[in-house]
Formats: sequence, structure tokens, C-alpha cells
Amino acid sequence: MPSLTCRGSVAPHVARAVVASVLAFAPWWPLAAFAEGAPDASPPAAAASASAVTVPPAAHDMSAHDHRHDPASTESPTPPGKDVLSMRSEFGPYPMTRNGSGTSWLPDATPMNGVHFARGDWQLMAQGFVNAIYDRQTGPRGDEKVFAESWAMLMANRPLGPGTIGLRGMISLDPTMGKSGYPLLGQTGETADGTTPLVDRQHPHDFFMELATSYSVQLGDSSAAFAYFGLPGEPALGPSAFMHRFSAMRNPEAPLTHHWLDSTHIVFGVATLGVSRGPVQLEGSWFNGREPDPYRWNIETRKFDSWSTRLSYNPVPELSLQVSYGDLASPEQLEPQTRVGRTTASIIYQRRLGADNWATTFAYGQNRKSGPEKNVTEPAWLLESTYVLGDTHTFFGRAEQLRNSELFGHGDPLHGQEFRVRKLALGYIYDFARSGPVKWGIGGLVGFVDLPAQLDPAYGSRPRSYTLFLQGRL
Ligand SMILES: [Cu+2]
Repeated sequence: MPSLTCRGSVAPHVARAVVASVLAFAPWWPLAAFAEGAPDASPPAAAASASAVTVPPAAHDMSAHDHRHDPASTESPTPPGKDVLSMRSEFGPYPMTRNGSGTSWLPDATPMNGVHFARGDWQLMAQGFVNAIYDRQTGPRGDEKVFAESWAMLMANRPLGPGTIGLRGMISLDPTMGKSGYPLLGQTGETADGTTPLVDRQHPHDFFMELATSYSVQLGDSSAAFAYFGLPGEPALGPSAFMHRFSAMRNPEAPLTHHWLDSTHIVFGVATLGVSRGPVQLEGSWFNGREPDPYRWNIETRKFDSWSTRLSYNPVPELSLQVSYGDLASPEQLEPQTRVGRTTASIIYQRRLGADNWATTFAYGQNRKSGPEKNVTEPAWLLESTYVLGDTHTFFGRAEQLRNSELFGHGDPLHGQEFRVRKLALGYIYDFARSGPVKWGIGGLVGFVDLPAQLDPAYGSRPRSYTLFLQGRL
């Protein structure tokens, strides 16, 4: 989409990226105030910033942890009387580490990063990420951009009546990257201006990613029923969204399979009912299936027109499996008559090896698009893995294959044709500092995009993506 590229006007984008980075990073430094004597030495700059922050009186009885849900772990102290290791999910009688994005499940063995604390009857948790990124995608349809992406989440729950009430807020400063998002070859989905589809670019996420409440009631020793409402929120469809999967959360690039697997992680209006018994959960959602519009700072309302159902199964602490189906009545603003039947299946494996953590996700998604505008069935595969070596070195990678018919817009002779897209991306992060609970790393990522030779004139013969980034995570 030439009209959406940034070539020839780099300066204003760099300026905006710097402002965005400052905005996105600024709230992170005070988080260091939560730390009770960070065990690791921080570099002078980080230490100075952290100590400049006054600890609010209310924070004194809070206990901050970057803890692991491994009983053998002695990494961080457990505060007396507030055993965070036994923190329960707000959705049922199982560990909080099973909570993924929305109401999705992760393996119980997932390390729980973030800050956990208790205030009275409230159990609270804060978590987040920020990346300052230089992104270059090669070839005629490539582009480059400097930008910041971020998200921060606060979760709270407490007993109420016969059950547990949960509250969640999640925000992102992605809208600061501009409506056309960032360059990502082969990516499609959503729109920057309401008239042109975003192609070879990843859309920015909305400022409000989740504002949700839930109520659950335990039924017997191992069963529970819950209701969840979000505006916005996430329906029971697909695996946990990529930024919440341990196998993907440190990777600053969105998957090309996002719109086959987990793109419904932000819908403006969703109600979900679920029941769980031991290792199994069954859910049904009713929601507004339209993708967010290009106005990223607002809250949208629209009638509920879509539904989904998901079956999740955690047979052992290291595994989480799900299958789900969603009927999206009119997800795309630009093709309102196209209905999408989305089927997904995924396996997430999580393992701790000594001081290391390893996670792998294998997922399949299929979009069956029907209507007067198109009738296609497009499958997609994803395999991604992250290995964190001793909390200092992170190796990650992702391989994807999909069929996409949206790479060429109206008026192009290739419009509507389906092409096979493959991508392999490999990355590394070196964690160089820690200020309180916030860890800082610097990383790089190289992506190899493989397209049919027929598309060489459009994409060049061997399109690549290069990303350098500074990452802060809580
Ligand atoms: Cu998304």
C-alpha cells in the first residue's frame, strides 16, 4: 500500500517515535519503587532513576516479586501470610499461572512474571512490556520505522459473596505509533484510514486492550463456573494472545498468523460463560466480532453479532491444549458482507530446566471466508519457541505458513488471489539491567520471508525483516 508507507519523511516519524518511547517508558521507572531491595545490582543510570522515586506510603506493605511458580524456587522471598505461590485464579480452583489472556489457559508451569501483592482481601498483579524498536523490512514493499510498542495490565480479585470477583485493565500506547502501525511483510488485517486495508503492516493495538470483570463460583473441590464481560475484552477463541504466551511475549513482532489465531483478543463487547472441572474448561462467548476501527484511543460499541466456543485441556502442568471455533459475522469493516468461520487448535508446552525456562507453541488456524465478496478457506500454521537461559540470554524463533488472499488491493490484477506465505524469524535478547522488578534487555530479530516466485516483482526475491529493540518488562 504505497499510500501508507513512510518513505521520504523519516524525520517526523523519528521525532514521533522518540516522543512515543519517552511516553511509553516513563511510567516504568516508578515501578522500581515496588522493589524491596532488588537482589541484582543495577547500572548507575537505572539505580539513580529508581531511587529518585518516592515510595508511596501505601506501597510499604506491598510485596513485589518476580517469582516463579515452582515450589523449589528460592529466587524471591514469600511474604509472611501472603503466600503468592498459592495465588488462585479468579476463574476457578487452580493456580493463577494458568490464566492467559482473556479467559484462555496457559500451562500451569508458566512462570508468572510481574508484581504481585495483596491489600486486604484483594489479590493484585501488575504486568507489562515496552519495546523501543527499529524495524526494517526489505524489498519494494518494505519500509522502515522507529516506534514503541507497549502494554500494561493490572488485575485484581477478591472474594465476594459465594464467589470471587475479578477486575482487569489493560492498556497500550501502541496508538502513538500512528494509524498505519509498523512495517511487517506479509501481514494483513484491519485498516489505517477506514478505506484502505493495511497490507505489509501490523496494525497498532487500541489504547484500551481490556476492561473486563468476571465473577466465578466454585462448585465442589475442583469445579467452577464463571461469567466474564469485557468492553473491550477477549472472547473464547484461539490460543492465548501472542503477547501473553511465554513462547512469544519477548518477540516484538506480531505473528503473520495473528488474524488466523488470536486477532479477536480485542473486541469491543464480549460476554463469556464458562465451566471448568479439574483439567478441562468449556466456554461460550457472544460478542461484537468487528475488528477495532482505525480510531485507536476510543471505546467502540456495536451490537453483539458473533459467537465462539472453546474447549481447553491442561492434562499436566507443562501442557495446555485448546480447540475453538468462532463465527465472526462481519469482522472486516472494508468487507462487511464477508463472514468468517474460524477454527483453531493449539498446544502450548512449558518447561523449567534448572534456572532456564522453555516454552513452545504449535497452533493451527483456519479462516473460512464466505459471502458475495469472497469464498475461500485459508489455513495457517505457527510454531514458535522461546528459551530463556538463566535469566540473561533469551533465544526465540517463530516459523509460520499461511495462505493469504489479501496481499493485493482492489485494482491490482492479483487482487483476491491466494498466495502461500512462509516466514522464519530468529531472535536473541541480552538482559543487561534490572531496576526493581523491571528487567531491561537489548535484542535483535531477523526474519526470512518466503513467497511464490510470481510475487518477486512485488516483494523482491528474498525479502527480509530486521529488527533491533530495547525491551523493558515487568
Ligand atoms: Cu492484535
